[in-house]
Amino acid sequence: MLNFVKMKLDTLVQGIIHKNRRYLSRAITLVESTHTAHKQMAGELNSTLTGMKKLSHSKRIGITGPPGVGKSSFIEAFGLFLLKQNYTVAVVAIDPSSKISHGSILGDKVRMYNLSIHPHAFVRPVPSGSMLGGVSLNTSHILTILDYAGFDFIFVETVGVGQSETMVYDLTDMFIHLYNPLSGDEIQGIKRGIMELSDVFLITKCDGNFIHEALLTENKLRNALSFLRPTYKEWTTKILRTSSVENINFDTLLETIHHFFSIESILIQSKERRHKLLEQQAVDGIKNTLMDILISDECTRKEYTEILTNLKNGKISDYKAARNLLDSYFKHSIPPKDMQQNEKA
Ligand SMILES: Nc1nc2c(ncn2[C@@H]2O[C@H](COP(=O)(O)OP(=O)(O)O)[C@@H](O)[C@H]2O)c(=O)[nH]1
Ligand SMILES: [Mg+2]
Repeated sequence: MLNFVKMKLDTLVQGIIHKNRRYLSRAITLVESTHTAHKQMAGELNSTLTGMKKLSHSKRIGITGPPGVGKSSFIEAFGLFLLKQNYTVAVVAIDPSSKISHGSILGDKVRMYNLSIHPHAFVRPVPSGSMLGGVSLNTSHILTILDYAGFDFIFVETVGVGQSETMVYDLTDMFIHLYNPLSGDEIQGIKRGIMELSDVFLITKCDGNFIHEALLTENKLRNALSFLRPTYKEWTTKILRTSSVENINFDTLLETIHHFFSIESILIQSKERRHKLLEQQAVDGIKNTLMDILISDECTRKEYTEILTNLKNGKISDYKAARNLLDSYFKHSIPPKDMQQNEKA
């Protein structure tokens, strides 16, 4: 077991605000831990950080697009480009292939190797796991840590499929959609929702053999976008051709990003989106904890199975099921120790 509990919260907070990679890693591992003591400390860390006055504002940018389009390659190349201009860069890569083993992350960091070893960068794979809700809460706390560490840019790489896109959209300020140069014919097929959420489209791999196709794809994409409703009235979706091998259009992209982040009303909307998600997470957190408390009692847990069966078979209503569960809990259990103490206090 990781020996975090002995570590002082202050030490951890100081490590975070000095962008110390060892402490950043520890803090994130703490957030991802399912151990009760770690969860409690992660909660304390989150409230300590959010209670502090923040001096900088990190630009949170979501990077989406299908697997293989070049998301990791782009983040590495653009990240190195930013580092050369004295910016600091953090990356959270939601990675279906990474696993947690004995508290350490086994991810394919190798693809962002040059970025991950740079002293002013921090790269962290987050296992996507099976519980999307858990990932979303963890990712949100990880981003808070990186915000308080004061990185200039925080990139979040999505897995490119499924619900994780909207979660990343809600947690970031700007959403960049990477597009394959050869997928001009598939434009009609891509999900309208995700297209509408994108603030910038980058056509990737515009080098070597793909230059001509990339141009055709760009025209088709531009045409498709003209039929879509823009996310913000203050922003027209931009399309840029790029290459992570030749750093094509990186200057223009950086200008575009700065322009986007200079529009105050857009940032207000992205904050509102984030707050809504955090509120939903808080509600879910309370619901889950309540359920955990109820079924922590063995007798109630047994009755719970029966209640579920009855509910599934339509014999009882949701309301009746909840009522029975509560009755069973109060009949069988005594309040958990920490609750009794709080009541006395
Ligand atoms: N020619 C070329 N190949 C690229 C470029 N970006 C990525 N690739 C290649 O595309 C493949 C998938 O890239 P990766 O970054 O792992 O995609 P991801 O799954 O979206 O993260 C790799 O083999 C990369 O080398 C690019 O700008 N130009
Ligand atoms: Mg990748």
